[in-house]
Amino acid sequence: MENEDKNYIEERSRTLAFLLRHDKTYAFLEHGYRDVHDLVANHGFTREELQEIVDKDCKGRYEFSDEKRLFIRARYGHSVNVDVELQEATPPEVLYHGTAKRFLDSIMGQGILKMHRLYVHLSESVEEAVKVGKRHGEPVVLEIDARRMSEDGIRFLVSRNGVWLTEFVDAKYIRK
Ligand code: HQG
Repeated sequence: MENEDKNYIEERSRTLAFLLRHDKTYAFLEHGYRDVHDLVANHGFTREELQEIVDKDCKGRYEFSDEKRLFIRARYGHSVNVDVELQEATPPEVLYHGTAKRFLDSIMGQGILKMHRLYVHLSESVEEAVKVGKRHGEPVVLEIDARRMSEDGIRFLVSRNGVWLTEFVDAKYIRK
């Protein structure tokens, strides 16, 4: 029973991720928020369910606008063009990008592209990057010389839950 509940919440969380990051049919509010009422009225969520997803999400993917919980947004991962008030920050010396082995040749040739998202996503830990890579196939973790990128004037943004974002990673900053 507990497992069923967990699976149900995970499935709802995936639906929510799509609705908050990629739904091109919705006119997002300022700073990437979506009206909670819309999710309740049109997408079958209850307010309690949303609260549970926000509280229990293992990566802290979502947040409410304030304690009234009228609006909700994803903290990173968007393909829709929204400004979720990411903080510009100086990165740690090294960041990691998890990807699939089959993308390696292409990445070493062209660099890491943001593909369909607004930014390239980077992790602070190898463990996290492995998980990210596994979503695409046999994982491989690339070490990124974030300090040198930063010294070269390349901008980094960080989400409130510690995911690092940048426009593009040139292959010269990648160590395998
Ligand atoms: C790859 C998830 C070939 C890139 C994760 C990646 C993350 C290239 C894929 C967040 C390439 C894009 C983002 C090139 C990049 N040639 N392949 N030149 N440049 N790629 O899903 O980083 O769990 O858009 O390596 O945890 O995997 O949903 O990006 O494999 O934080 O919250 O193209 O999404 O967060 O895939 O994942 P994605 P990502 P959540």
